[in-house]
Amino acid sequence: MDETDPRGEGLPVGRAEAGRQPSDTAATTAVEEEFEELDVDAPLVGIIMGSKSDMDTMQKAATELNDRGIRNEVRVMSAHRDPDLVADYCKNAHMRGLRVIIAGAGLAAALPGVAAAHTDLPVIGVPLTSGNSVAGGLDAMLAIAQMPPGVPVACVAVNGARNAAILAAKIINA
Ligand code: RP5
Repeated sequence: MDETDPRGEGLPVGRAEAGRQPSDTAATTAVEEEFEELDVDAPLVGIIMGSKSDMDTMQKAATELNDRGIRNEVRVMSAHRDPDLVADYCKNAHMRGLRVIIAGAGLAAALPGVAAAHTDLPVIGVPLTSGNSVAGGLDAMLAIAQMPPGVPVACVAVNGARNAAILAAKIINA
């Protein structure tokens, strides 16, 4: 009885999977090795904000995600003060395993829109009130909601960080 699989080039049956060529096996092994290198604890949601002064409000998004068991990371980066950092973070976000970006900013709140310009991930903007806000954050809300056609940003209520996290959870679980 022939104990070799002709498609396995002489390998004993059981060592070569039916229909799989040696080159396929090598490619699969390479992919498996790449997956092993991926951080299984990688965050799914990136929470970014324009200033440390936004932290108290934006922390509510992290708390909501933590309560739901959704891994997240929190970073401070300003679209105006740290433009290169924002671009790098958003360009690498998808590759790092992030699924959604939540971006909070006040005043001329460019951060959510700039984030969306640099990533194909969904971006949820959180307009924030700050010391010099016009109409309690209406300035930031308009800056976030009034994105040009082709570059959408979801916009939750002023200071609506918790809702942003709930929306992010729904996107991830959709
Ligand atoms: C925005 O300017 C920030 O998101 C913050 O809401 C506001 C004020 O920033 P700080 O002057 O407190 O750093 O870019």
